[in-house]
Amino acid sequence: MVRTIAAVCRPIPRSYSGSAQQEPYMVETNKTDGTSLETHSLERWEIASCEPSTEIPPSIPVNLRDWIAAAAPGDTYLALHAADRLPHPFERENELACAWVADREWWWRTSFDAVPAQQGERVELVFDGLDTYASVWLNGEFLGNSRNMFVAARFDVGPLLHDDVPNQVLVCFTPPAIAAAGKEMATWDLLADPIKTSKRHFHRKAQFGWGWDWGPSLPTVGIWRPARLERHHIASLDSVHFTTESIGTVARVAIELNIDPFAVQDETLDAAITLLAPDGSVAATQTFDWDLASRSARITLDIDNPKLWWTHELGEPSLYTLQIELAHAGRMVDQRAIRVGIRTIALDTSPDPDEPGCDFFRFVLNGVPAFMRGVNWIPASSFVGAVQVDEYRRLLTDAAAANINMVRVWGGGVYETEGFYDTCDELGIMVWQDFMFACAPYPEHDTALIDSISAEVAYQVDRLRNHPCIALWCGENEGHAVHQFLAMQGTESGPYPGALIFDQLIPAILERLDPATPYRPGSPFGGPSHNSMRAGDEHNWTVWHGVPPIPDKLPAGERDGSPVGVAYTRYAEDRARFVSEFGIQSAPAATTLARWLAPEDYALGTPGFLHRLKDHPKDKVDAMLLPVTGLPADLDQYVDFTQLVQAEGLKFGIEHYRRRKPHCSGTLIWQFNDCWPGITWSLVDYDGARKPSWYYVARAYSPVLGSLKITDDGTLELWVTNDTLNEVKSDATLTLTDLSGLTFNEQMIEWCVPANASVVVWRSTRAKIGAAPNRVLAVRSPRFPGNRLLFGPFKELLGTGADPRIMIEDEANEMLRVTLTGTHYHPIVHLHSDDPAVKFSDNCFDLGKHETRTVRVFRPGAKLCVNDIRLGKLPR
Ligand code: BMA
Repeated sequence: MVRTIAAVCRPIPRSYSGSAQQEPYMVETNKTDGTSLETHSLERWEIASCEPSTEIPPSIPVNLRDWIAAAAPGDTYLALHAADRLPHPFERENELACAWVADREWWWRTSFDAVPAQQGERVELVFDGLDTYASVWLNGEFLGNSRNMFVAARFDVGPLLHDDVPNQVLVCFTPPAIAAAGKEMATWDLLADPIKTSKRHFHRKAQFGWGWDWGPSLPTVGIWRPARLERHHIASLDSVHFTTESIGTVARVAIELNIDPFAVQDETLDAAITLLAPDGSVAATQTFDWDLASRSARITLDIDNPKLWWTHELGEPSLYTLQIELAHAGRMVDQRAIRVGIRTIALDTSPDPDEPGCDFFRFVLNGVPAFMRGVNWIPASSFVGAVQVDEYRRLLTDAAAANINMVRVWGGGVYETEGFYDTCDELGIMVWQDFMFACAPYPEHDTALIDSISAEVAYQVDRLRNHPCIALWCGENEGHAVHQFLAMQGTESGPYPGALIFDQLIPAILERLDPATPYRPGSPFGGPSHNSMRAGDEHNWTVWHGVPPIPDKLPAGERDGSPVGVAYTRYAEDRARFVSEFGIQSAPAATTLARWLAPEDYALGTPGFLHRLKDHPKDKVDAMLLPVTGLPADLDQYVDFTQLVQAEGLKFGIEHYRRRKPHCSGTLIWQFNDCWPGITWSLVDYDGARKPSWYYVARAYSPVLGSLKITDDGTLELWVTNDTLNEVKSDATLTLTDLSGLTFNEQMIEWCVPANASVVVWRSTRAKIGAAPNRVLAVRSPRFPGNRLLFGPFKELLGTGADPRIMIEDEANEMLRVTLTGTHYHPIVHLHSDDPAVKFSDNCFDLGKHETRTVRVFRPGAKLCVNDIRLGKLPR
């Protein structure tokens, strides 16, 4: 019988409805892993809790009561909320009232019908992820423990199954605090999370769960990945590894297979391997007799005129389907169908001839150096088991629409589920994949932990390596760098505790399982110091956190949180090779805040408002606002001002870094998404509303960018940065106006930029064009998004402008067409909707006098009416 593995997810409630009703179950098909083995998904469970035992495994309590429904994969907090046992953890300050959940012992149970394993069969109870200290029983027999949420747990249960009565599965989750009792290791005080009490560095569990500077403390517990029964016949295909060996008019790909022939020996299997092209035609096929004296087999295939996998702006993200069929004595024993891409990936760290003493840090896709216009990704919910594939699709489609071509799965979260990587493959987004370690020393001498980490690394590399989106493996986030920073200040000494994991253990496993994909031990990492501008990648936290740029010589300076210390114009001092973190905090949409705050807390400084702000000190943003917008008078203005500064700051930084191409070859903004409705660095808030920064970033990340720069000596420059693989030629108009729209200078130029390059196409001076603080230099071109340069602080433009003329009409496909016409120079025209799902084809742009802009407005799945949108009031 052929069945597809099915995973069941409960939709995550994006907004609080106050209802205790169960959400409908949704069935998602795992597209990349169709096998012929029989599977029985274990989706419906019940859960109950008790005071924790200190034993692992505990004895099974006899008096557990009040079982409630839960789904696997799923989440305990949301199951409790659905059963009316818990307020919604994201609403108001309910996070605090949910703390008891992590201190309880949680029991999950389910039952299923099955027959015991027959001759030549193996039956396994499989959990793709147990979070975290789990003890498992079947029909009263203890099967074993799992201590790492990032590894699948498999139990051979064939002989234990009953065919006359339902089979009972019981899983107990022991609180992490009990599992880590007695474990001690010195750690750091530097970060916002409570590592000393959580001891998170001892747990192979999502590190952000105990709270981060953008997220609540809600450590998850339960069956967070699919659970199922698998019935195998004769042999099972253990692993498949697809690699591209070479590309050209003919591409050579290699396929390595590993098998476990558990019921046959010294025999032969009939193997058939077929590669289907993106259009479904057979690109190559090969059959062979697999002599099981060897458990592994390797073949190569030559593909004529291959359709390469590219990021979305460089070409098509073409996907092939690799089919593997294994038969024994005329009967199919296993089969697999996975989507793969033909592409090569490399990381060029060679010396940069034009910046002596510095090395490149640039990704080379299919032989082409590509600038990474990227973002950092955190889990899409604190409740990691409840994120559905639709949620990944919505967010990643939003990323691709903002011209983002790389996403870094940050090490304090989780290895994402298949739906995430499938979507990146389809959308042509490369993935920088951290291993799940962040901002901590790790106990590298704890041998049980090291064994668990080895198993985790091997499991995750095997699971993810065939995705063409995987561009880099990275050992950890900021551990090496923070240790070195503290050593410079004299509070740490010796090597970084954990370095053994990142410098030896992980590289050895990658060498065996995925030698073709680049690896970095950490981020930031490399160069004379780990946050050097000369080599490796850099995290720029001068802006926002006031962390001094780390000099190549010791010692590190003190944090400077003054307006000058943290100003976003300081990005201009950054000559890094690749900036893998930089960002500015802002509030979510006002409607998002209003949805989750108590009405009386919708004001600056209230407990509810401060609760949503996890970074310290809570007024850190003031230093960034003061010179740009001034301080806000109320919460609405706080939303507008923080969003404006984030948008302007990111634009400033990205433009600077992109002009430096190829010496700088990538920017990953901190952070793309949110795990809850907080005040954070995200571009898209938890409820799905795009912040103004999303629109700014979409323009600043346009593959062809026109940007204006003013040098220290007052020279004005127009740069065109071309990330495409073709020369681009066009014209541009530069107009200097004041806010009334009066024109002081206008020039038309023609420009031409070679493929994959960044050059100056026009120069002038402030004096020549008549620049002044209340004037704006705007540039328009058919080949890049409109742009502008201000000559004074933004606050001088606030409150001075008028609204443009606006006309809103119905259009085909349930869209609205908004036509805006300038009556003056209008900085930052902002269209609003109270519905976070409403999308604008463009937003938050400047509009010149007599300029007309048409914006399309749509909401997936609904028809909009004219009253659904309005013009925002900032900064007029
Ligand atoms: C970096 C990240 C995160 C953090 C962010 C903002 O340190 O790696 O740890 O949330 O900056 O502070």
